[in-house]
Amino acid sequence: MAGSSKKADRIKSSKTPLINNLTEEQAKRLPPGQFLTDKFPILHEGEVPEIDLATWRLRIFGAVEQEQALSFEQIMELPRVEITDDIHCVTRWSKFDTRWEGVRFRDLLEQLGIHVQPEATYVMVHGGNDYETNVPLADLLGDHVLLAYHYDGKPLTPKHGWPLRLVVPHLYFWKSAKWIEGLEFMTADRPGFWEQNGFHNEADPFREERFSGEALPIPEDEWTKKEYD
Ligand SMILES: Nc1nc2c(c(=O)[nH]1)N[C@H]1C(S)=C(S)[C@@H](COP(=O)(O)O)O[C@H]1N2
Ligand SMILES: [Mo]
Repeated sequence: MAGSSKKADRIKSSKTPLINNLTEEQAKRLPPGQFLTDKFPILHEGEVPEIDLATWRLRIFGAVEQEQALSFEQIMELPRVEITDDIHCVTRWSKFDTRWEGVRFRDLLEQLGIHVQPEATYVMVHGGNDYETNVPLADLLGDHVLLAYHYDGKPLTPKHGWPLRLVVPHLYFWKSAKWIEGLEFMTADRPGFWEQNGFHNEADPFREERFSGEALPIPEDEWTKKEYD
């Protein structure tokens, strides 16, 4: 389409921190319709929530045998893993080799003896500001899905989700909720915030699952006008 290729030209020629001359290897790693940056854009709805670590809890509730509310200390005591993965935002930026540390979602369940009811198929991940996003339980059980507290060797900054965020690198990054405070196990799917507002339910970047219906009017260089570090 002429319209979208013009937009693509604009984003390629804009003074933004995009990496333009991709190597063959980089081009292969980049999902369709994405642009590579080595900056780290900051994107969210509403304000960065103010969180007091002393009272902060991660609630585990819904279709589990016993509901729990974990303190940050309890989470830090769980085995720590490090992942290095590419991340992809629906607004078309991708960033390669992002390094995160935290607790594997799967390990959290195992280590704490959280018995998920066999009927549970989806998890609603609750972030700050009533942000929520739905993810199939099966997607959360992979090796690279973390409840992350460090990015690039340092505690998360408030804007990137301190104290704890989800990282699901194989799905568009809106599924990686920041400031998580609840994991709600569900026996049926229910759309989260963006999923109710026109984003695709599944969000696989390699299948370009951006929108559920018509393409939303998100300018392709939207994120470049926002903050990044
Ligand atoms: N709580 C919360 N988490 C969120 C969002 C949000 O609005 N609120 N935005 C999502 C989107 S669309 C993206 S691209 C990533 C951005 O994470 P970053 O700001 O660390 O790059 O956070 C995701 N997690
Ligand atoms: Mo995003």
